[in-house]
Amino acid sequence: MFKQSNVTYNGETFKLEGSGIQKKETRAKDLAGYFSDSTAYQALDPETVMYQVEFQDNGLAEGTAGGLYFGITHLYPGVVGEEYYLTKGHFHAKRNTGEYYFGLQGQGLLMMTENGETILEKVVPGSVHYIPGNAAHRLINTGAEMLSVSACWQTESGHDYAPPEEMFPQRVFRDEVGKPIIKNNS
Ligand code: PAN
Ligand code: ZN
Repeated sequence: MFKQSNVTYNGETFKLEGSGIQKKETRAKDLAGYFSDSTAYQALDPETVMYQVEFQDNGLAEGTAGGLYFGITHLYPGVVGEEYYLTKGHFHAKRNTGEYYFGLQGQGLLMMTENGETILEKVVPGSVHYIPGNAAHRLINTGAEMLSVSACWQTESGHDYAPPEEMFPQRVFRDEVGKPIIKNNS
């Protein structure tokens, strides 16, 4: 017999719809220590939602071998001081488990760092990104609209939120003409 999936992707809203969707919000208060300009960070309303992740609840517990998760991150546009809004970023707790990202909406960057070397890939609607299994990775919204990016990762992977300065030696700022520039952490 034919069966309908309980989750659908809506290409107009860039969101998941249906039953069995889990959502996680990350607010300004969750990002202490992540932005270089601490004065500008303190000035944010701590309850400001910076990004949301929604993913299909497929019933698998994190840590289960062999499974996959599918989710979408929606990262708001903005700057803290001159540094663009970003996701925390992480290593996978189980190293050497890769991940795919796929750009849906907006303009941004995928920062990947491995052995101190940073790669920044431009994320645009339709861009496909492979994240190697040992790379720390995060999204940066360099555009004026929401950055929505889908992701597929292993249930086994888990997340290792190491201190940001240990994961990412570089940052991305808005320059005087509104273009992204890369700077080393001092
Ligand atoms: C993504 C991220 C998502 C939010 O689903 O978890 O973009 O970023 P942080 O987890 O760093 O806050 C992913 O990479 N999963 O493995
Ligand atoms: Zn990941």
